[in-house]
Amino acid sequence: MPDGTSTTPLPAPRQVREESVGKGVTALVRGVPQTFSAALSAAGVRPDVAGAQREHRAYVLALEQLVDRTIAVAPDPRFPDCCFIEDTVVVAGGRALITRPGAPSRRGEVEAVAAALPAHLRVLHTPEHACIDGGDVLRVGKTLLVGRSGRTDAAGVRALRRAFEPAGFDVREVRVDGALHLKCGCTAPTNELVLLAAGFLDPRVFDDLAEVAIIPEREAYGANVVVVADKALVAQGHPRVEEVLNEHGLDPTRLNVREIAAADGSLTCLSVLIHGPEG
Ligand code: CIR
Repeated sequence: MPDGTSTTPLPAPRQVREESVGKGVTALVRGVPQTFSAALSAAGVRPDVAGAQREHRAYVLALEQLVDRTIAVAPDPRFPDCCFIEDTVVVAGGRALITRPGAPSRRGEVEAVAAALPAHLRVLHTPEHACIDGGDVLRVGKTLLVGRSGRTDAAGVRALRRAFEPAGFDVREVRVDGALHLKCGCTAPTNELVLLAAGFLDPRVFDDLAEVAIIPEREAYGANVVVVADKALVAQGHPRVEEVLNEHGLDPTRLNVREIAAADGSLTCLSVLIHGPEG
């Protein structure tokens, strides 16, 4: 309309997005600091900072298409690993457990994240003697699987239980050997489906929880996906993962995360998703 007060309905694609994708979902993200080349890396690799920043921007742009709201916490150069925000807080059932990361150099990351959380969340804290990283917590419906890894100890598991059992979650411990975190080798794109890298865990762990799609070892890194409603973010170069997602009605978008991976990061670790007031 000439006077700019058009009442023409929004174009179809946007309407579809609003109805089906990410309704009520908030994503927390944190940028890649200039000190990222000093991020922890099991292989001792020094990632390229500018490359990681480009990858992170593309990730945030893609995620913004899937969620209602994004909260960006400013990167802090004192903490080279701070973009891996997943490790600093576990959110479920309207509660947020501020973690105490297993790596001492990462402990200070939590403060700014705690300050940025949406006000409706009930915030709980991990005690000083415990260690837990959010990368070790995998949610499948009302179950939280928690990896006992090099970063999460028995006291950390207890902290998770204390935080989420009262909200009706079943917290189950799983042993993680030979990987940084539980979610390095498995994620749950939906409450009915788990992607599991071959040989990573005994698939029977998920017997009463979800269907398990075994991802061949050569695509193990791709088992870590971020999903909101029917849209998925997947690391590029994992055709079998994309195929499985398609078979389950999920629409994958590929992302290059080469430099992020050089610092042992994967897709889930770059965000925390908060699903509505009870999510
Ligand atoms: C670390 O070693 O803590 C970081 N360089 C990588 C953390 C990746 N986090 C995750 O997968 N949840």
